[in-house]
Amino acid sequence: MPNLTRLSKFVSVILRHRANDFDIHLDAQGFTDFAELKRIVVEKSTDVYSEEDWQKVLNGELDGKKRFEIKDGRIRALYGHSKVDPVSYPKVEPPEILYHGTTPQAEKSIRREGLRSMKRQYVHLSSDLERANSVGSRRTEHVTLLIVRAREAALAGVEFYAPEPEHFLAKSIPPNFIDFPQN
Ligand code: HQG
Repeated sequence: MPNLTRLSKFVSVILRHRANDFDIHLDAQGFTDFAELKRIVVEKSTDVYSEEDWQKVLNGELDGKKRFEIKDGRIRALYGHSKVDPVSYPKVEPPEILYHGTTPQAEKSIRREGLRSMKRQYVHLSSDLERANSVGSRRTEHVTLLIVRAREAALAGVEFYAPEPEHFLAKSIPPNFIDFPQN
């Protein structure tokens, strides 16, 4: 059985962080030729992936998270890019509230300086509490759930983007738009 998680991670690494190392050129929106990307993955992989395997990975069927977008024979990572090649998205109107799951340690500095994109290009937010919780639980057993008053932030000029319907991005969120747990 080919390891589809490995395929998904490999494609993520190339498209999010290391395109140059694989001689892949990303355009301003982060897209590259899909056939070319596939050729490189096949060349570097020990597993053999069927067309169906690729579709599963591209559609996010492994864990319900859609990470890639295909358009006119070109592919890009939907989100998660490091600083190398900036990706831009159309601005959207956010819902009233968005959520972010983090660690108790990070909470202290987020109270001071707000949410920052850290190693990525954007802060990641979720419209769904469950998903924010699972993002936080990648790092801690005791997830701190933050509530972002997104509509209010948008009115004050913070721009929001949505690479997929329940997943929102912003360059940063100042602390005055964040509700922290009472403790
Ligand atoms: C924290 C995965 C200190 C922030 C996930 C987070 C998501 C601060 C960490 C997606 C801070 C950054 C994104 C501040 C933010 N001081 N810590 N001022 N501001 N932080 O991984 O949101 O599987 O870049 O709370 O599922 O955890 O890769 O962001 O803990 O969807 O497709 O700094 O990545 O998707 O961590 O996760 P990350 P994230 P994939």
